[in-house]
Amino acid sequence: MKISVIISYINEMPFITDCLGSLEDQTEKDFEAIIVCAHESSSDADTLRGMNYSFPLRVIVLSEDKDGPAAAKNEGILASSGEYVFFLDSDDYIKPETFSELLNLSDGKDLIVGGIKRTWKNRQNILKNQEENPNPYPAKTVEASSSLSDILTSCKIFSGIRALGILIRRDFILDHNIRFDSSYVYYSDIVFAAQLFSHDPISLRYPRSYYYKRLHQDPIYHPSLKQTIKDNARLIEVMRAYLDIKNNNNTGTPSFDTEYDTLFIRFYVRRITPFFIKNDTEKKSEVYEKANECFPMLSEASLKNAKHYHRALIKYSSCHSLDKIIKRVRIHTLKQQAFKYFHNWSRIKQFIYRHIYLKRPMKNNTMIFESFFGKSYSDSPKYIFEYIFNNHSDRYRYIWVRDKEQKLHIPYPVKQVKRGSLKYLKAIADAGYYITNVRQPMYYIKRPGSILLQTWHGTPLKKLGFDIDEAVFGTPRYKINFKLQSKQWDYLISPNEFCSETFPHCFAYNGTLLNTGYPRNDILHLPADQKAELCSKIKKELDIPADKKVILYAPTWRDDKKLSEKQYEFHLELDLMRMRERLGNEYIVLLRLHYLLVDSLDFSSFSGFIRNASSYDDIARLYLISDILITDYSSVFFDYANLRRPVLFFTYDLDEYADELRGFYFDMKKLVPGPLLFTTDEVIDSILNLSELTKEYQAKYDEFYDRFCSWECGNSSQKVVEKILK
Ligand code: C2G
Repeated sequence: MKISVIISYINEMPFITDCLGSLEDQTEKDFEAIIVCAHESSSDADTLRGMNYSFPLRVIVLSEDKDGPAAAKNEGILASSGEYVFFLDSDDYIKPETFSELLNLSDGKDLIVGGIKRTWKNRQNILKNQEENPNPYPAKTVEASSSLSDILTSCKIFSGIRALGILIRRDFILDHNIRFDSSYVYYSDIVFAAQLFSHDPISLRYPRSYYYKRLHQDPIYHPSLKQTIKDNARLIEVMRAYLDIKNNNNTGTPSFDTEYDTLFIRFYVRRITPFFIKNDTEKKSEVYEKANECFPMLSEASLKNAKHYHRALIKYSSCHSLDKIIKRVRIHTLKQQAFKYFHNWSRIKQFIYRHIYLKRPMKNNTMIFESFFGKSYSDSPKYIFEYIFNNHSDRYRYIWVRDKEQKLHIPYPVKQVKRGSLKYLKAIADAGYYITNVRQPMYYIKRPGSILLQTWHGTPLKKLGFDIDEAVFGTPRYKINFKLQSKQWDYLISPNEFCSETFPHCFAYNGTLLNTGYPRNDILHLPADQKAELCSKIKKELDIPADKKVILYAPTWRDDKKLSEKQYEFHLELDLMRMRERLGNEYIVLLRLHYLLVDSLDFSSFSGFIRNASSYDDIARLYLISDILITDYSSVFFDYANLRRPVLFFTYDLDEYADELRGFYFDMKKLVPGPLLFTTDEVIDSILNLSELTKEYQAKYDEFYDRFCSWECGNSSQKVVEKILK
């Protein structure tokens, strides 16, 4: 057996298939895998044993007295039989050519160290990327180096020293009796690697990255070990590792000694001092005391080689109080920020927001409203605003957010500010109320006593926030940011019981839920005569002949069709020519694109049959004048169902959307109150057989209505306003 792969496992079922899948795909097949399960995860052991792979797979469960990743790795070493061992964490994965390439270089070596790449993406995504871009590493960058010092330098920072991704000769470990120290919770790798290096191994550093270290996107429901340990405890453990290595003379040669010190100096400047300026006093002083034990260990040579600021800060820190260190770090940080601000107008604006606007008294009676990032005067913020304006107009000052130069068409005397402008920043700093249907900007700072009402914008069919397994199309911080934002919401509107159950989890939200239904749907419950009057007004506005039957087509956006920030591409899959041919003059199609989709469609050759209503502000008014809704996975049908009119689902990419993009909360086939259709002809057939279809779906529609629409009966705006006004 060439290699024993040692995988320490703790509660990482969602990730282990990526890890084992990457072993299955190895081009070199001469290896075994040993999973060592933490005692607390023993219930997963049978599932792991039952997994079917072509390589030998053993599962060992740690006894209660031996918990932790260090103990797991030691157990793995004892159980291994390969010529080499390779440590792999169960949430990480490796490239298919890892073992074959490392073994190719292994002749006569004790260690072959490959590079580690940090990623928040899953393996499927990385493989897809590689297929599209097969050779991301130009040959000239791949030069192996045999200097141990090079290996250490590649760690960049003291806490970056790892045992992962290294092919290690097993006899080298056994001959020198090297083990992981199980008194460490997270950083036992540092001391283990230092022990390896101190015995002067014949080593090679291969600067290709084979190993994907997964950064956990979801620190709440699927945290990494690092995310579960408090910052101060982690910093202290790293410093303890440094002291252990230095005190036990485990650093090897004098030049190697200097390398450790250099890595430690960087660790102090980059990790510890930022902690000093952020955290509370008690935790800080603990960390400060430990750092003070480390300073005398630093060699003169390492200080001499360090950057000027690093050297000065270490010297200053070793003879000054914590308060003085914090002051000095703050001044340095401010200088650096000032330099960055000076070059970047949006940062200058945010600086003004934080240091000037937020210092002024808050205006309790100023209300700021925003719908879809200022793209329209619509959705629940519109109806809440109109209710307050019509009932309490004198008590408040109203500001609407817009996204473009041109103003929103608002039939009331209100001020408008452009999102991101200085006026906008002043408004959000001043306002006693912020009412929005999308996430507020990350730089928004909530003032004590202010009220942030998050109306949100739909009952989710597609998974949302923390419920998306891996949000590979967002940013690595997608979930963390969600948590930071939802923490600021005082109220969140829920349209139905399903949302009241789902929202707290998917937004990691524990504020107040307003179980009121959506204010945006009040208009759908107007008395019949008012509804008819409004419909004819809207039809006139859009120049739609009164006798035509209106089909509203309102698809959603697709995460993988990104063009730029908040802009996605859309392909129209409905064959309009065919529709016009078969449906004739009786119908008109209103195409309504989602606000994230770029509207570049030209319908000039279909005039009279199709109308582009994408820039029309309020989709609820389009619902009112439509006889049929066609959609896909958009939340629009949950709202439209309030009208009890027919809904068709044009789901031409159902499998891809459900499996690869987001995943759904429901089995769509079972849930929706209309047929799933896959071709234009199926859509046309359904339109032509509408009365039969309506009968067929009647019972399902009633059930759907009761479940998702029964809270909405025309007075949701009133209910919300009564709850939020102080
Ligand atoms: N919308 C619209 N036109 C469309 C699609 C959507 O005006 N063609 C509006 C509707 O008000 C809809 C809202 O945008 O309810 C949200 O659209 P979705 O298609 O559901 O997509 P998304 O913005 O991703 O929101 O909880 C809901 C989810 O967050 C989905």
